[in-house]
Amino acid sequence: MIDYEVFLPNAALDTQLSAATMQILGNEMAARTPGVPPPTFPPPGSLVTYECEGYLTVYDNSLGEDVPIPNLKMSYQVGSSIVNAVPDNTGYFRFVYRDFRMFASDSIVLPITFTYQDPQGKWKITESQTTSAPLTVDKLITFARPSLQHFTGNIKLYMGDRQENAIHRAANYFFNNQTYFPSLYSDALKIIANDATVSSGNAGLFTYDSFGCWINIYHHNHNAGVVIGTTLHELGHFAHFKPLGYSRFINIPKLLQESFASYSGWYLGEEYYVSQGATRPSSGYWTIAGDNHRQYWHENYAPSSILKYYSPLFIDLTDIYNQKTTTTSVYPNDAIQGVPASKIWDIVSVGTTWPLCRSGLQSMVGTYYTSTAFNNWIIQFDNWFNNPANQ
Ligand SMILES: [Ca+2]
Repeated sequence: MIDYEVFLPNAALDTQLSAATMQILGNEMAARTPGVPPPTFPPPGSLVTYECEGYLTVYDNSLGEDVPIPNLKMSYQVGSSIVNAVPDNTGYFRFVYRDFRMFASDSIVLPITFTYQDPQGKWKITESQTTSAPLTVDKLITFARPSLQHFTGNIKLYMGDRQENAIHRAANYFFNNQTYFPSLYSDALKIIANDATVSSGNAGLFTYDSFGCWINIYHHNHNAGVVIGTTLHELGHFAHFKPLGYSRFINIPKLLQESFASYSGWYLGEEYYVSQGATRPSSGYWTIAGDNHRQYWHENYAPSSILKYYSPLFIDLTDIYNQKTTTTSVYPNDAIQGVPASKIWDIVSVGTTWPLCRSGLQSMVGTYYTSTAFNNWIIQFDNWFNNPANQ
């Protein structure tokens, strides 16, 4: 018969232990195997350095794989102190902290808080327009304990009740990974993970006024790629709006606004998924990040149709798909491909009217496409702008 050393905190010590730690102590006492002697511990009341590490991932139902969630703030309260960890681009996180010694068991459960805010303050995800605090989610996470002071465990999340994990990945890619469009802002752009259910086709909204801007992403869609493409579409509006400001942005033709946002959702969505290991198709167009490709647009949309603004003007410069597959097709004849995203931004950032934008497109003839390819393609867009019903 071996008597276990049982750690019963005295009254003075008890006041210094967090509820979480007391829970851990309770778990560990219950988890001990009778007959197995405990390892050698520091004396009761000792402060011990603990390390907790693992990978934070989420299942992406468009890719069919687990992918990292970088830059999502993770917190764990130890007594009156809060210990933070921020996963890197591989999802790896590591907490190091001091706490009163605990008994060993094979596993422990730690209460982790996830906070949906960029650690550098570039954006935050909130529950509503009027909420200033970032969205937080609390989860009890079980970690293995291979040694006395070392916890390990991989955390696998799902989309989240408000799709917060897909929104966060898109925002983090936009602000911290892509370098094509301006993103060097630190004014805490508010992205609302809106719980309202809306009809299909309007799952994101970019709103601006003379004081600033914000984004709503609605939660009815449970496809990670669509949420990511939608978020990158709205962030495209943000990239377009921010350097120009309210008074210039509001006068940009809506077709140019929506066509650049569509390009952002399509191109950055593809780039994000390629960065996560997806293989780009060698023909056709990709829909892994939703339907921002806009290959269905044509110049004769009914003037009352909102779809008339969502053209492939910038997508066609890059993609390898010519949607005019027959001579009777109503779609643009897109024999152009391969224009770099940075070049497209150069044109968009100064092309605030159709004549200015068209001039920028014309300037790339001879470099990225022939005049024949350009003239055959641009005519639909000229016709659209020349139609008074569209103005
Ligand atoms: Ca195309």
